[in-house]
Amino acid sequence: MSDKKEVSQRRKFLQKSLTVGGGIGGILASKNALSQTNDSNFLAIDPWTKVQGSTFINPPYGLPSKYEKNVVRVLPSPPPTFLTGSRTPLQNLHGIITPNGLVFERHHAGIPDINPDEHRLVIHGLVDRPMIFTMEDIVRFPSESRVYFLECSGNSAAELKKATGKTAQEIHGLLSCCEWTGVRLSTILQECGVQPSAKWALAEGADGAAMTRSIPMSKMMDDALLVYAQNGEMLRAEQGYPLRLFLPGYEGNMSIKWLRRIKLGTEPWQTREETSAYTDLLPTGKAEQFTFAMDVKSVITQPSGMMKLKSKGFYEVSGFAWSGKGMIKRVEVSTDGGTSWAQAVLQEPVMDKSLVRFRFPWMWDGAPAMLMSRAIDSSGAVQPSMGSLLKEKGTNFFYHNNAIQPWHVAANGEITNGR
Ligand SMILES: Nc1nc2c(c(=O)[nH]1)N[C@H]1C(S)=C(S)[C@@H](COP(=O)(O)O)O[C@H]1N2
Ligand SMILES: [Mo]
Repeated sequence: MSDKKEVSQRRKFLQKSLTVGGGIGGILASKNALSQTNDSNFLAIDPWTKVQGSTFINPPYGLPSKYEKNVVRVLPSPPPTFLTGSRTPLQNLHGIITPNGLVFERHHAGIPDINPDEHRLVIHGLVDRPMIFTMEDIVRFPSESRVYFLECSGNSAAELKKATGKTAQEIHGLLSCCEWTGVRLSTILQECGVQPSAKWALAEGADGAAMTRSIPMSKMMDDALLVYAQNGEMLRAEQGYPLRLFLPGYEGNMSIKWLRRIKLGTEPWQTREETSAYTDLLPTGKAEQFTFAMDVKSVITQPSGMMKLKSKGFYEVSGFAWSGKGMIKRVEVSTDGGTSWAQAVLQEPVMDKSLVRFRFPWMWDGAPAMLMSRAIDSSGAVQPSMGSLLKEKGTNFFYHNNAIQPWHVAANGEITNGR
């Protein structure tokens, strides 16, 4: 379909859905126009308009409005005995950027306290000049800023067996999107002189877990970043301060935080994290290993689980789409549980390996409904239903659940997990 035709079809759809509520004022049809209200006081000056406002309210590093105090990260439920991470409140986000204080955390042995003056990055193995870099050395290299999503490969895993989560945050909140700033890893590797026989790199964290993963050199020389800043400020401690590896589109666990060492070699190291974990047992009895890139996926965040539609009428259905394997090409939305699909609008900019915001106008008629979104990427991959995913991968896999998330809307407006 040509772009023009698509736009005109979308417009027609929007016009049609907006007129269901009745012409002008269709979006908030149940609301009284100002002229019809009996409140003679509607333009009275409020007390806060009559006094001098405060300058910043402590502390000097600004905080969200006190009325937004419920927009916070949550722990997995039930809470684990040892704190392993927290989840992003996807349903409260706008646009595509996750504010730093809401970025999910996942750590295997807690957050180390690292003084950047004492931190070192060692590069050794198959290089001509093994080197030790301080943070001062690293920030002297040419830098880049890029927007990327980061998803834990175990995101949404509990849902594979049965519906467990209630909200978008609980089910899919091991997901974030930031502007990451750092140095291209290839720049620093070239400084050390990569030997032609180097095919794999080992990245190691300085935390108690000493998280280690093997990464193909092709990725390390392509778009891998040595990151020291996120969303305009230095990394948060929980995101790997003062230095992390960032592998765009790849499983979150491979973006090693608190990065202290990169070793180049000829083969993968078969570390604990790539043998006992981050592998998937398939129906054939074989285990799938090194499944690096995250699959095409989307989720409706507004409205979503535990929200309540107060009255019938217009709603903007909106959410995130992303893929580690290509650009997001299209997102389709169904309001009837997958019987029919219509195309959503993608908010510009649509960036490679970033979250993409989609929007879809919906006129709710007050009857039970099932909201779903399905993303399609430039590799041609289509986000699967849970049924077809389980059929393909069996019931013994754990990582890379990219199934469609259904949200059930009851006649009273209550929204629940439709898994
Ligand atoms: N050193 C180290 N790096 C790590 C981890 C860790 O425990 N230690 N956790 C990994 C996992 S499983 C994920 S999903 C991401 C999470 O990144 P975030 O906490 O910045 O969201 O970091 C990865 N890098
Ligand atoms: Mo993870």
